[in-house]
Amino acid sequence: MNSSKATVPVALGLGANLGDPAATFATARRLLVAGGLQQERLAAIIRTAPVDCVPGTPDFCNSALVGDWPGTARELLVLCQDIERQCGRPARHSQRESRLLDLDILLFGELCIAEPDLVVPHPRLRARYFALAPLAELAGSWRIPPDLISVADALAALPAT
Ligand code: PH2
Ligand code: MG
Ligand code: MG
Repeated sequence: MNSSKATVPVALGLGANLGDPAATFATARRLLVAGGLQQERLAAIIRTAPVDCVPGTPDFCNSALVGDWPGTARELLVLCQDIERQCGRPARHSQRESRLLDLDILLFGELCIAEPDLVVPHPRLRARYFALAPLAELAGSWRIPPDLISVADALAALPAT
């Protein structure tokens, strides 16, 4: 019997500016695989200046991870939030505070989702070098809905900083 389940290609963004980001990202990867993610690949870590954070916020480490997910987007969101907590992030947190781990769904196939707590593609993906650059290393030709611009083209279209 073939028990394999249909999967969806997914892209996640990883960020941290507290603790040991490389070790935390490795833990997150392991927990994602334990949670069902298949064929996962993690991009090189880049160091980036904080964007939209309070003055004095430490630099971030950012990366991206792609893989094949056998469930729904909401099941992936629940897993990501659970992993953030296991890696020490408080369950209630603001967008702008320093963190041990931020694990965001960037893309879920070519699906658009607009629910109060789950917006895919990530609403700021196209504007953020720290999300696009690691993702372009893994999946530059992935098309971002609804207009289906490629990740590589979205990265090239960013204004120079
Ligand atoms: N995440 C944020 C806000 N600002 N800046 C950088 N450089 N990297 C991040 O991951 C980041 C940020 C909120 O998720
Ligand atoms: Mg984020
Ligand atoms: Mg987040």
